[in-house]
Amino acid sequence: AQDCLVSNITVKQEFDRMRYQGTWYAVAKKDPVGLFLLDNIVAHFKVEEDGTMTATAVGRVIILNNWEMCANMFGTFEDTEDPARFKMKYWGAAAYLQTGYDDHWIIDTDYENYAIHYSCRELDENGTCLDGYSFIFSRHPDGLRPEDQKIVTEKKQEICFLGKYRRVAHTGFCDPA
Ligand code: DAO
Repeated sequence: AQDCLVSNITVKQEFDRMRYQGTWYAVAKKDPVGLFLLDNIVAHFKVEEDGTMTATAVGRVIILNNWEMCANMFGTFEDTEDPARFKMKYWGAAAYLQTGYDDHWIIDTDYENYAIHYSCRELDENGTCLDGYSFIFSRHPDGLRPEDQKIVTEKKQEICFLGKYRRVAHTGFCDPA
């Protein structure tokens, strides 16, 4: 979708939520307005017995102008007609953490190494995304394999976020004690 219309963005065909389960490390992120998760972002996806996809995630956040902590977050995914497009309801383990209801699209994944997530929160009147965010996930905490980088770059361009990502560091800040 080089026209950057959100309605023209394509997603993973025949997305298989079973194969998507397990741990994903965020290695890059395009932030939304009022960013929340800073770094050390690790998500665990699961398919419940009734087939619902859920996730838990941790990440370093700064709340109340300078309190640094690890946020424990939860998400449940509502299905849509497209298996790779979900609505995500999310909330934190503590009341002062962010809650929300966002689109959660899986643009592409090979299930074994990389995944490209996309969420547009606010459409511009011309159909492009006015406020959105995206995670590049890897199965490997140290980053993407060189052979996956080309496809990820292409997808960043297709979703019109190329050049808007920052690296997400993994320093151990949110690792379990
Ligand atoms: O960090 O600015 C931001 C937006 C991300 C909000 C979503 C956090 C909660 C996610 C729960 C699990 C899904 C990976």
